[in-house]
Amino acid sequence: MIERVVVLIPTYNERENLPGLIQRVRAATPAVDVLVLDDNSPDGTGKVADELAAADRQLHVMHRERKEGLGAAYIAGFRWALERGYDAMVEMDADGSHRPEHLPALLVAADEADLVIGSRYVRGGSVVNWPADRKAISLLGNLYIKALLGMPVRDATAGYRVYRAETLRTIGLDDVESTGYCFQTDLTRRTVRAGLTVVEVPIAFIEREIGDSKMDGDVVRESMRRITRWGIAHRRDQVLGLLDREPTWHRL
Ligand SMILES: Nc1nc2c(ncn2[C@@H]2O[C@H](COP(=O)(O)OP(=O)(O)OP(=O)(O)O)[C@@H](O)[C@H]2O)c(=O)[nH]1
Ligand SMILES: [Mg+2]
Repeated sequence: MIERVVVLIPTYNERENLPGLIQRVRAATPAVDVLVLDDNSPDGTGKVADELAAADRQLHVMHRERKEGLGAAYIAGFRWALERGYDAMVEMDADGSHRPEHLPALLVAADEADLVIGSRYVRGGSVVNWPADRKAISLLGNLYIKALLGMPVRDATAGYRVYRAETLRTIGLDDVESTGYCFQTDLTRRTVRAGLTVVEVPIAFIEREIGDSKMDGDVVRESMRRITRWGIAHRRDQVLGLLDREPTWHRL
């Protein structure tokens, strides 16, 4: 049973987005705590978060020294939450793409799943305000992941998620190296490989209106490199598994 939930929000230069977002999270899910993971944003997001936290006992802020990527911030947040006994950890972007109003439905789904993904690519899901090239990168990325890793997940790169604490303990966080986008794929892969249940719940993903995207060439290159490596290893293991099996013609 999920009782204690914390929403983890990584921030890098999200000063203008953060207050409205936190207000919406608190309104949509009043019982849920929030932890902002700020990588010393030059625009002072960390200070804005501190000011909000001073007036809200359910809001916490972790100040990290420097920009180390989304994955590293989330790992630090997961550890923080595991140490404090939360039952489930939510991943949510600070830019408003992940609407807090979807959170109650994601949490209901988490009662029956080890990982819940707020999915753009299941029936009822959508992407709002993405230019064609951004859409293409995301769809091709998911197609590439499907071809190489063969996971039964349509939106493996999605960043709006609920992990049960037990899931994170089972998959382990110590050897996660991915920092950028592919962090999401990495944890999806680990969850599927551990034989745990992944459920996708449709969401409307709304592109940010304020602030700049942090996605860049490095992030895309890291994803391609790592996914290709995982894919080759996965397909090699499958072939080795096939060879291990007793050939059917022996029984003829
Ligand atoms: N703490 C921390 N947060 C980050 C870092 N990089 C990105 N973020 C945050 O992660 C969330 C997602 O980043 P975005 O810039 O929106 O990138 P994205 O959503 O993957 O890409 P777009 O679809 O182009 O918006 C936002 O809340 C960012 O502020 C980082 O290095 N450290
Ligand atoms: Mg974004």
